[in-house]
Amino acid sequence: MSYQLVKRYAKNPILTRDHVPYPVATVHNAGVVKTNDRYIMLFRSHRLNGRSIIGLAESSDGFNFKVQPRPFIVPAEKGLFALYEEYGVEDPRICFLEGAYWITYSAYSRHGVRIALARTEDFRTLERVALITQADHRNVVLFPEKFGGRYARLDRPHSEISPWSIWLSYSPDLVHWGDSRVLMKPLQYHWDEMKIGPGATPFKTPQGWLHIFHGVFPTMDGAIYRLGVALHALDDPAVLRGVADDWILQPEDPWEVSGYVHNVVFCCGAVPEEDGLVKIYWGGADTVVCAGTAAVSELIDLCLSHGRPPL
Ligand code: M1P
Repeated sequence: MSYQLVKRYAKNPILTRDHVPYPVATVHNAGVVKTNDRYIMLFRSHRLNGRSIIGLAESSDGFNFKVQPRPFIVPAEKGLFALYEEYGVEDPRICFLEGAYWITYSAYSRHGVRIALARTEDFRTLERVALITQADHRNVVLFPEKFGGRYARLDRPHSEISPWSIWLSYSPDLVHWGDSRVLMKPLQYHWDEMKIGPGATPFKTPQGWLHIFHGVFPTMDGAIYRLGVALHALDDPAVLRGVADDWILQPEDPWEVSGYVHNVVFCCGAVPEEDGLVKIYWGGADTVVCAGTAAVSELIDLCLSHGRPPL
């Protein structure tokens, strides 16, 4: 057997549409947090009309999840959010910050895709806070701490003239964002040459903030989505201490290779544990949710000793 830095959970996929008590075609791209020894997962599902909603599942071990009877986020029906969520809500990320859980998700409409910010303290009620990007942005992850008094996020604007890249932006209040700068770009003739995007909420280690992202390579048989890892300086997310040259996960299991979109592993959540491992969650082929673990020290090592230029 070949060496795998991310060890897949033996009973993958951990969540399929068969676990969901309402009609959906897929379950995938899940943000996950651990709170009071419970794991809360927010996952994306395609409804049978092709538009997406966000469901909630809970677990005591991080692998066996039970889905709530009703979806947690469906497109808003009135007000400003309704205008921008008409086509669906997708790819949630969860960040615990200042006593609340902040959820960033893609809001799709005839006007493009933007990022919405919502807040909850109990995962029972949800407050929509603001739309925090213009069109077209996807894949926004918040840092769980402030830097120099400002909140920080990784984001991914779309561009006609440059491969889609990972940017950093700052905010005084989580609502108004700016001072943006590009941090990481796809590398030509590399596994991520087509585009990259933020993945899981970055988590803190003694060596820096670890961020698991996705990168895409175009082939004659379609695009391949893989996962990579980068390490940001603890006191300054604009400083990249290392970006691993190699991917850490690629589609290999049958449910990653084939499904709603073939050859996709796509990460929106990772939970660091006290034993030095991190649980990583990814969507397989935009159809199921999978999980695995990696040693945090090995991910850091890969960034620091086997890196590639970020830009
Ligand atoms: O189908 C693969 C992925 O495609 C998009 O990813 P990106 O934002 O990198 O373009 C998203 O639609 C994502 O949900 C999906 O998993």
